[in-house]
Amino acid sequence: MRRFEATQLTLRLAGDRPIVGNLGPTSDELWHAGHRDRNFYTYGNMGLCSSIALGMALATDEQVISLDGDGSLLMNLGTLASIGREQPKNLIVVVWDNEAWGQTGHQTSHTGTGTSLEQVAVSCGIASSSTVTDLEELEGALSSAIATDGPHLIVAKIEEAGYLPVAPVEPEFTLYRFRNTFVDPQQPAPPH
Ligand SMILES: Cc1ncc(C[n+]2csc(CCOP(=O)(O)OP(=O)(O)O)c2C)c(N)n1
Ligand SMILES: [Mg+2]
Repeated sequence: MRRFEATQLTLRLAGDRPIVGNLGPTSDELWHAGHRDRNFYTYGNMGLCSSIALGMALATDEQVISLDGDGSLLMNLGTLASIGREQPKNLIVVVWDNEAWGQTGHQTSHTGTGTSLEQVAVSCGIASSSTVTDLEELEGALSSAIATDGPHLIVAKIEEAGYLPVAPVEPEFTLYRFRNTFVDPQQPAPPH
């Protein structure tokens, strides 16, 4: 399955739910698939996508979707332990697993040599963990995750077919736009 098609599918199923994108092509493809105020594009901060999504999930009742990467999650496995400990019902982590640190030269990651992020997640207490290999399976796993209490983790095995142009996003604007979608119009605007 191609990550871009998988991202388009995720956006279609996500409705208005906030989506946090891993750095690099994951966030670029999220922008190209459908830029919206509730896309939180991360930039440079490898390993923190699902940690940021966990923080958001704990701060709101809304369902939050994290689009992480295998290499980034491997660099911060502690986030899986924290998700397992906190048990946020409203967090869905999708890992785009190309078995590589793709954007820095496609070096093979641990998932290409035997590490199962699904099993790591289960042993951290994320009981609803699965691995999918095509769009149909992803649609089933994501629809079910959206319809039930989490936390959920879906490892989606993906292929890449070149990179789309880098998305024209600025971290400060991303934060401003994203945060404003949570502002209650009846309340005074928060200080910047
Ligand atoms: C702390 C830190 N170390 C290294 C990097 C360089 N770096 C940026 S992205 C990346 C690989 C990310 O791999 P993955 O999450 O699997 O995403 P993919 O590139 O495969 O889409 C690396 C090593 C970084 N940005 N920050
Ligand atoms: Mg990768």
